Amino acid sequence: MLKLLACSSVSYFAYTRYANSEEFQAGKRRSDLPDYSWEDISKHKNPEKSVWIGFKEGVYDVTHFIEHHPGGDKILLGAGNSIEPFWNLYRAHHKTHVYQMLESMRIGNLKKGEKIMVLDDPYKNDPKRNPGMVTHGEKPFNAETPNDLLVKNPTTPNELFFVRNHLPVPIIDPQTYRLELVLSDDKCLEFSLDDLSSKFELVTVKSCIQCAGNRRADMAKHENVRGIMWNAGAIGSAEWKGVRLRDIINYANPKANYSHAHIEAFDSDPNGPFGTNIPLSKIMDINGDVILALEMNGEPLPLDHGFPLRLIVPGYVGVRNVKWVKRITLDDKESPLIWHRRDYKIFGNNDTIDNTDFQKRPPLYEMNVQAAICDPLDGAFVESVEGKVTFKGYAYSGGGNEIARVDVTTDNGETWQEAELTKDSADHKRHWSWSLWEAKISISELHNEVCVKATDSSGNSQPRDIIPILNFRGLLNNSWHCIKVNHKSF
Ligand SMILES: Nc1nc2c(c(=O)[nH]1)N[C@H]1C(S)=C(S)[C@@H](COP(=O)(O)O)O[C@H]1N2
Ligand SMILES: [Mo]
Repeated sequence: MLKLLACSSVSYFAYTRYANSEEFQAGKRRSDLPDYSWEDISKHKNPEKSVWIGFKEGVYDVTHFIEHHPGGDKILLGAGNSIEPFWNLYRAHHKTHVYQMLESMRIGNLKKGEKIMVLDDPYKNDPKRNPGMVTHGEKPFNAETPNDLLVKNPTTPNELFFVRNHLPVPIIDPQTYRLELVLSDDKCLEFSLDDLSSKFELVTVKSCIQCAGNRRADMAKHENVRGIMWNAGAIGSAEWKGVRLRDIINYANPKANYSHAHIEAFDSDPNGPFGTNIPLSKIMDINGDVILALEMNGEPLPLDHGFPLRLIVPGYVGVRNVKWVKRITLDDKESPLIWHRRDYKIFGNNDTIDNTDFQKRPPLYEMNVQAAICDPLDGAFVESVEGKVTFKGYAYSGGGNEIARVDVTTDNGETWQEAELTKDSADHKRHWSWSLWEAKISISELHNEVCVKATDSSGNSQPRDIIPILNFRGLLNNSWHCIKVNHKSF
């Protein structure tokens, strides 16, 4: 049953000692350098003065590195201590040049007899994945749907749905799981999964999730952008079944006037839990359709997609759809969580990682209008039927906008052919899913690029060029999606 209780303080990640299977050259004892104890190292954790870290048997002075590498402040998590528990979470660091860079900052050895951390693999509980996914990284796991498979189904099969994880998948026992709803500093409500499904109306919402970095790979052709090199498959559509967050908040009957909901998840790093912020107006909107999902396409949520409970915020960018939800806190201010403050913002061409005050950039909530050609794939050999080749893809817009039309060009925008669209019967501004489209194009027109653009019901369309929308994070690429194909007749 529902309980009123004192809220536990925010439970930041208490990390355990990991055992690492990989062997590295870095961190080996060097006879030419002095010895230091952990106590010595711990005296150097002030970025203004000096920061030392330990890695295996090596001791490093990283002060200079932090000053000159914005974002290098992450290394501060290990300041005056071992870097390994943190480092091991971000497997992207496990590259030879990173170890070389680390060794260039070497100042000593860990004194003999001092405890060396034995590292366990924090990803050891991650689930098995479909080998057919196009994998961009294993730890954390990031993979997209093979683009041509996206258009085979109006809803994306669970095992092929793209996965965007920032951290290891948290394993949560559904029996003991409790959702926490915090209304003020000292009160919160707890809900078991049974409470949720028995107390509140179960509803189904068909909604796309699209990562803000979808189609980043195209931006990377023009600028050194940071992030996972997604093609057009960091998007999927699913039927989510769960309970309205609005109903739960109404049940809790908050007395104060709140304007934001802070969402915290179970996956965490030494910075704190993964999480985000959702304006309360979106959650309380009768047409907002924000739910806490228990099921995805008729099955319990898969581990990679947030088991046992995930927030679905239709029309909003992927990151707001928080998986493995732990706690929701109502507040009058935006969430202070670092994950919310430092990323998924709206950036412009003039922003760089060095000069941008991330805190000042507005968070990205609703998505822009998008379309991609999925089948055939770029560079594919195509067959023609009666002199025509069929092109298929998706089109999607954020904020509940309907896709009004999709057009395809084979002459760089001089002339356009309108594609056929699938439509849904959703109400105005509640078109949370995509439209799949299809266009048959004569082979004689296929010598150049084929490009697609969509227009939504607010009249928003996609820019032709990528250059004016480039940003260093490679977010929100919705320039025309273009491919080239081959045919035996050319
Ligand atoms: N707890 C948690 N929620 C999360 C993430 C995460 O790493 N942890 N990634 C976010 C991002 S950036 C995206 S794009 C979507 C991806 O959802 P999916 O992996 O189910 O496709 O989940 C969002 N929710
Ligand atoms: Mo994302």
